[in-house]
Amino acid sequence: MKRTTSLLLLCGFLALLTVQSSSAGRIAQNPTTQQPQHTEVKIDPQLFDEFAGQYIIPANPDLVISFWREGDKFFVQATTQQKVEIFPESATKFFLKVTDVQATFVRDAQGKVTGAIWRQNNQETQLQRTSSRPAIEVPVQFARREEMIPMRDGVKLHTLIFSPQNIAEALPILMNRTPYGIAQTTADGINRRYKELVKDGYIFVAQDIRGRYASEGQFVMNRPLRDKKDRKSIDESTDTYDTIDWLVKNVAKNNGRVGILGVSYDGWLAAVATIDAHPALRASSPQAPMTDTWLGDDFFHNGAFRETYGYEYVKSMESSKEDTDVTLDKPDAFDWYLGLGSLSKISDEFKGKLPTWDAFVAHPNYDDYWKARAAQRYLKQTTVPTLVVGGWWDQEDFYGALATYEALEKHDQDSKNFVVLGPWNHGGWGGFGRGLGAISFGSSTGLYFRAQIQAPWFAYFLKDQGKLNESEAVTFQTGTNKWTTSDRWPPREAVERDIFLRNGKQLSFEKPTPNQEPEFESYVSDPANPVPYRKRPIQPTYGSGSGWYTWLVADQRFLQGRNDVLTWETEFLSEDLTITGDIVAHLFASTTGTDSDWVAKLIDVYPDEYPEDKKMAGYQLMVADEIFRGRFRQSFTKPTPIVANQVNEYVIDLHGNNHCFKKGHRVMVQVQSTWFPLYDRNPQKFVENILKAQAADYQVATQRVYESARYPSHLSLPVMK
Ligand code: PG9
Repeated sequence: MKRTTSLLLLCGFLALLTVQSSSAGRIAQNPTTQQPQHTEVKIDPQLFDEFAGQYIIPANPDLVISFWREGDKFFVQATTQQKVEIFPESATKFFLKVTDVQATFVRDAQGKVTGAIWRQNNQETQLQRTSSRPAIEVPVQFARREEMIPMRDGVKLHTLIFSPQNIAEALPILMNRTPYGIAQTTADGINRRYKELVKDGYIFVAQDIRGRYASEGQFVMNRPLRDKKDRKSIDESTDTYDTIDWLVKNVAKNNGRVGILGVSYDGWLAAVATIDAHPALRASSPQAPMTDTWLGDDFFHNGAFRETYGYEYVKSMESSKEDTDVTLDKPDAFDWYLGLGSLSKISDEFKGKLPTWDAFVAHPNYDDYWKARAAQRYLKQTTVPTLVVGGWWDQEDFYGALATYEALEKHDQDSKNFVVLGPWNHGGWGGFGRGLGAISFGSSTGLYFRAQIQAPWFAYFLKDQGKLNESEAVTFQTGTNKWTTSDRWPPREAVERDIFLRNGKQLSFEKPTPNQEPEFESYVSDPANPVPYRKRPIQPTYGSGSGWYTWLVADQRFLQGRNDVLTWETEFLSEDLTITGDIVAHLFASTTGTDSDWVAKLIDVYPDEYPEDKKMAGYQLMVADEIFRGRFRQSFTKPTPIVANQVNEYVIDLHGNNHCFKKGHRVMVQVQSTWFPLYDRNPQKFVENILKAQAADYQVATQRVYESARYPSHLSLPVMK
């Protein structure tokens, strides 16, 4: 996964002092250029012992920060992090030399040390002392070996192999293949990122895929499967096969079994590895696997182009062999993208330079180009046990997780297909997962997944260790905040119930009756003033402090007052309403234009008084959402204009969730026609190719969403009894 690189890497204590921070971490490993403004003083090292012990941030009790003395040196270490020396500048104040951080120890009236104030980036965080005994983590020592492994066509792939030192028994190999560069992979990083797996004992392997970073060959984005008739052909599956073949023959003390895991692009690579798999490949975990980038993952959703992602990701990946930083020269990406006028400007700039952008322009429809890259179409029966992982609020590849599981499930005759879905953003299971944005889950869902699900699952298949107690589908139910299990996803128990958009902005399980007035709600959609998908200013996708990682859980109240967002709401619920499974919107709608986008959002509205968590009072939490580009209502392959003012039914799959709308909450549905700049604007006039549209093609349209007996717009909800 791009740059968010497993959140575990960001679980630096310094990052987590600001709980949701995504970029402040890793200071202990990556000194910043900022110079500390502190002067070291000499004090008796014995005094350090007074401060030794474990400290926590009450809001994030999973993160334990330990201070301790070794000889005349004083150290600090946070869970999964390297230890760092910390220096006195007074009898109670200490500082780091690697970056500008200060820790001031605090005493109570009796003089007992009870906590500390951690000051970093002008932000203060209170640490509470929970024990006088530090919890020091001793990392496993690895021997590092670097290889260029030859593939069947002679291309060599850059590979790092980390074998635990002094091992007695043979160990399985766990592999990650990535386009994002492995050079930074260190033994420390492995200890942090794979802590729960490291404990069990594995040989870890990381590989740059073909054409990226130090590997030879040519990179092809989401490389399609090879043509098997051509015996010399290669693809990511053959590269994985050849790598495994080399590893089991050339790495000392391996037990002949290999597992593969990865998130996002790497997750797709883990899925593809299961095709015509090497016999030694015995377990694969595709996590948020990018699966179909036209239907529902990174580049398009139902034909609507993901403008920010498409532009920024492709520019960063295809400008060179290594990642390129993408900056936008306006503080608000909304202004930058709107200022383009149309996408044809970018298409001209990138022409012939960035192959994937050229593909967007050449293939705006779901044609063979995209179908050949859509993994759910080619994943069939596999010999390899597979653990698919996805997050309810994955801002990049949620579709991919569901589609991968579903594709494998169709052929899964001997129960080798597993799925875990939790309350996470893209890769969020690599962090603590105690919350996301403002939402709390009451426990460390990430730790639970890694320690209780992922590690035992790999140990069972790669080490014959333990029993496989796991249900086929393990999912986290938000709202009640508990893990639930079933023998498949979605569970059979859910009953489909329709909730209708009704007159007077009401949402109700009762169907509209005939002759009800008015029959529709209406709004004006203006491409010159599109609805922002998140609160402005919008930072570049992977920019520092970017809201990208949590936008799907952002409070939708930021849209209040917009006339181009329609809202329907239930009364306060008199009992809990739990939906577990797939949610589908059926919108009956018309437009005065000849093309249009339709966005449907299912929202949990918290009560106005919410003493349990005051910041959540009145909060509007999106639990399912999707966009649909109207031109594709009959076929994704052959777009057709919409007949102006004609009512059409748009069926929009909002994908799954396992969520409980609690008693006292309300259910809300919103409909809008722009979601900018995440999605490009629809000109609202049918043009052959929107990526070639000119600024003059964009026009205002009046939209109607029907709520009558004849045209009963509704959402199908999978309701649990
Ligand atoms: N979501 C990223 C991606 C994968 C594949 C194609 C395009 C983007 C990623 O995080 O790897």
